Amino acid sequence: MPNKPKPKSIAGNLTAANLRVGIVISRFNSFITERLLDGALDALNRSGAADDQIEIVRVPGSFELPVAAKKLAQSHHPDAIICIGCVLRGETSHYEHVSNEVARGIQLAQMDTGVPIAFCVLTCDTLEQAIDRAGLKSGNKGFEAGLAAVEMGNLSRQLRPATPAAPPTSKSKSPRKRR
Ligand code: INI
Repeated sequence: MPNKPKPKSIAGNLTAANLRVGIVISRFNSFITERLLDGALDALNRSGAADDQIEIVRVPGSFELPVAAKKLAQSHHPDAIICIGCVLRGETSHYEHVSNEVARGIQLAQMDTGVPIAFCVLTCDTLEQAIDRAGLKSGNKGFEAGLAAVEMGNLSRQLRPATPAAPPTSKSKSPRKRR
């Protein structure tokens, strides 16, 4: 039977040995976010990233994550970024504004810069739900985000557009003939 041609499949691997990863973390609800950070670092280290390949930027709250991630992407050009935050529902609608804007802002930041940003912002009704997702009953979402960042960082390298040919410099142009 003739061999059927298979479609070419492209995917990022889970090796972080050559990647540079930025982490932007919110200090608000730091009891939770620091545990998510531990999970993300565990995933990066176990994928082969050394500490000097990782840069951590701290911001006051989740609302500030998108702008810091965008500036980090534009200035330091990491292969991938992880945004870590925790938004807990309170008595007012503040929660809705922060959680909606942080998700939208992070999506905009990755679309504007082309640097993949793993979304590790918990949006929970209760502290207990957040604790469950920061290393207790439901695993550690930081670890999952760390793996997503490694995979997307590697995928991005494979999907990088070819660099256009450099324009000729004045030196490389042939000298004008004198009339
Ligand atoms: N920031 C959070 O990261 N989580 C929250 O639950 C939260 N709540 O509920 O208020 C929160 N607010 C602060 C916000 O992110 C900004 O830092 C603040 O509004 C200043 O811009």
